[in-house]
Amino acid sequence: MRIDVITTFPEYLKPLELSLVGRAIDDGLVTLTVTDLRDFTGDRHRTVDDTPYGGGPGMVMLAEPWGQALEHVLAPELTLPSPDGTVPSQKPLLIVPTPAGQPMTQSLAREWSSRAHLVIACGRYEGIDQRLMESAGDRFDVVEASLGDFVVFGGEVAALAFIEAVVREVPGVIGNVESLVEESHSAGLLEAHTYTKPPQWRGLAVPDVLLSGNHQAIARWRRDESLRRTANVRPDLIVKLLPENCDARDLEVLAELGWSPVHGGFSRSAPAVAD
Ligand code: J9Q
Repeated sequence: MRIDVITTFPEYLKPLELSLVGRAIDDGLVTLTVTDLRDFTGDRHRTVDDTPYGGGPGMVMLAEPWGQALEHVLAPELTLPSPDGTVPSQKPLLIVPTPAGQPMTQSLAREWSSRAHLVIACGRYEGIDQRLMESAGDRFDVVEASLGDFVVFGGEVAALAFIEAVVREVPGVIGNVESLVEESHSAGLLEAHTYTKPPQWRGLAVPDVLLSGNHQAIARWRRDESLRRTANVRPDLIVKLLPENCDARDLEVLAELGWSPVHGGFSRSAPAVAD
């Protein structure tokens, strides 16, 4: 997979060299190229923004430097034939981080991980002139995506988060097949609390079952905890939990918390009890 990031703060992306993303790059599973938007300005001040038409606070990023930067990152695939002489069948995906975008999810990360080429356009200020996203549609599939319902200064922190989420889904980056099986079992739920040595710390004990060596009992305890924890802090995830993926004990735990299976999910039948 090839990932391009276009930004006015190229150094913001440096931490990716340190993380497991850095290892995926070293292993040749991912190539990451960071491009400075200011290299595509034409003036002495390397201007990337101007005041918004219609008035209002802040500044808007100019479409023209962005248009040129996007042509630049496409240039290699327009001029170089693939080794087998074929033309790529899919457009590259242009990801534009913005608080007005679709909220990022694990399922988007999984979809994006199967793309050959991602381009992430990191805006600052009050966003990019909308005509950039419109014109990019000829050459890219375009998606606006948000980190969540909060605001940061620019798209770079979202790019870091999106890249980590996508790269961990690239086959070969997480070697362990067992961890993927575990993950599909717990999909859509929060994980149980975790513990390590020592068994007593400042008067606090590790739950007995985790020291029992009874792997079946441990798995069941973790599943119960996962359901309880999710019901308490993320009831929205219980609403979407598929009853067909629940066993009899799951239904019993959820019933104790006031949740009943309905078509395609769960619904709260009584007030939940606090943790
Ligand atoms: C680009 N606030 O905030 C939350 N998700 C994305 C963003 C964001 C922002 C400013 C610029 C992205």
